[in-house]
Amino acid sequence: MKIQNPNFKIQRNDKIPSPNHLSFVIRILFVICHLSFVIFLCGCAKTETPLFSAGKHLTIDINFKGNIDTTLNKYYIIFNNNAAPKIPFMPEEFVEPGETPSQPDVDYYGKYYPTWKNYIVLDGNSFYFVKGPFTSEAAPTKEVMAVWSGAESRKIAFTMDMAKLAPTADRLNFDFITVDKASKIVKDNLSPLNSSPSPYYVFTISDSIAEGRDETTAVSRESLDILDWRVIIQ
Ligand SMILES: [Ca+2]
Repeated sequence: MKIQNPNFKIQRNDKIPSPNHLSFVIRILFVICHLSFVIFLCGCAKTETPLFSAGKHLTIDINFKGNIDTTLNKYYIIFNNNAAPKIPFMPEEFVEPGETPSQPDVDYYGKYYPTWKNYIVLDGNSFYFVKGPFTSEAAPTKEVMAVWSGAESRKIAFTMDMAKLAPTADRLNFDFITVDKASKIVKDNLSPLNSSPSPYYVFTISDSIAEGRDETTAVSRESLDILDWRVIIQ
């Protein structure tokens, strides 16, 4: 920067700079420092100020045909910002980041996980929140978000803080997935015909609602069969 400035170069070449020259150099340096600081502040402001205002809470209700069974099944909610999360369907196994698939040829970290911003899984007696981005270098941390009561219920329902999801777009895409634990195969989700990425999203501003019914897929076990769902941002 200094060398590219022709005036500054000339002064640097003076063997004995006069006090006036020194004063000029100091002033130039001060202006450069000041401008750099302002540019730095602008850069910070850009990354910290979202272009949209997300609501504070996310509420999810999912109704199933049969009672939830967290011994035989796992239940997933996968989020992404403004793009559909991609899901591995049969014959590919549904495995989480950090798990070892029995089909090593499937490129989960290249094909699927880059489209998952973060996800929630109900397994055993807990809801876990798992934060991306997901890389093959390290298994992600699974944080216990809530305890599953285990009482007979056909509904998954909870409210969570939007800040936890850290949305970076005005649309929050999601998919709900049920997986048979033994086979690790997806049995139901929101995508039409279990073949394409979920087109479902909710706007992240307050008072947004997305809801739908999922009655087209025939699922062998009723506890795996999603019937209808609703997502509310408040
Ligand atoms: Ca269904």
